[in-house]
Amino acid sequence: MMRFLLVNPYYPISETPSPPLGLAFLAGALEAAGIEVEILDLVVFPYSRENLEQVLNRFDPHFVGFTAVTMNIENALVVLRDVKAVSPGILTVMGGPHVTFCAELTMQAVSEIDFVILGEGEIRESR
Ligand code: B12
Repeated sequence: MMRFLLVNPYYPISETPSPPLGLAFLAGALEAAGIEVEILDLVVFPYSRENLEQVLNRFDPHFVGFTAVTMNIENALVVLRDVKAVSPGILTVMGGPHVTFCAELTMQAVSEIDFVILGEGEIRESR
C-alpha cells in the first residue's frame, strides 16, 4: 500500500490556534484513494531530527508532503531537507499558499523539492 506523510511546519500556536484544515482535507482525499496517511503536526509536537527519523523508520512513507505559508516556509524546508538527508528515495511535495504564489522561485531555489502543487491539492483533473 502507498504511504503518504503530511507535515504541518512549526509556527507559534498563538497564530495557528486550530488544526491544519488543508492537510486534513488532503488526508481524507488520499484515504479515499486507498493511500495510507499520517500527519506530523509540528505546531503541537516539537521538531527534532531524531523524532523525524523515528517516524520515517516506523511509517516508511513513499511521499512526504508539506504545507506552508510564506511565514513558515523556512521551518518547512528544514524538515524537508532532513527528510532527503535521511531517506533520499522519498519523494517530497510542497503545497499551500506560499508555493501557490511562488512556485517557480521555490523550485529553482530548493533542489530537494520534487513536486509543487498549486491551489487545492485534492482536485484530480481528467481530460
Ligand atoms: C482561515 C485562514 C487562517 C486560519 C487557519 C485555519 C486552519 N485551520 O487552517 C488561521 C486564523 C489560523 C490563520 C493563520 C495564519 N494565516 Co491565514 N488564512 C486563512 C484563509 C482565510 C483561508 C485558509 C483556509 O483554511 N483554506 C481552506 C483550506 C482547506 O485550504 P488550505 O489550507 O489552503 O489547503 C489547501 C491548498 O492550499 C492545498 N494544500 C495545502 N497544503 C498542501 C500540501 C500539499 C502536500 C498539497 C499537495 C496541497 C496542499 O490543498 C489544500 C486542500 O485543498 C487564507 C486565505 C485564503 N483564502 O486562502 C489565509 C492565509 C493562508 N493566511 C495567511 C497568513 C499570513 C496567516 C498567518 C501567517 C497570520 C499570522 N497571524 O501569523 C497565520 C499562519 C498560520 C499557519 N500555520 O498557516 C496568508 C498567507 C500568505 C502567504 N504569503 O503565504 C493567507 C493566504 C491570507 C492572505 N491573503 O494574506 N489563517
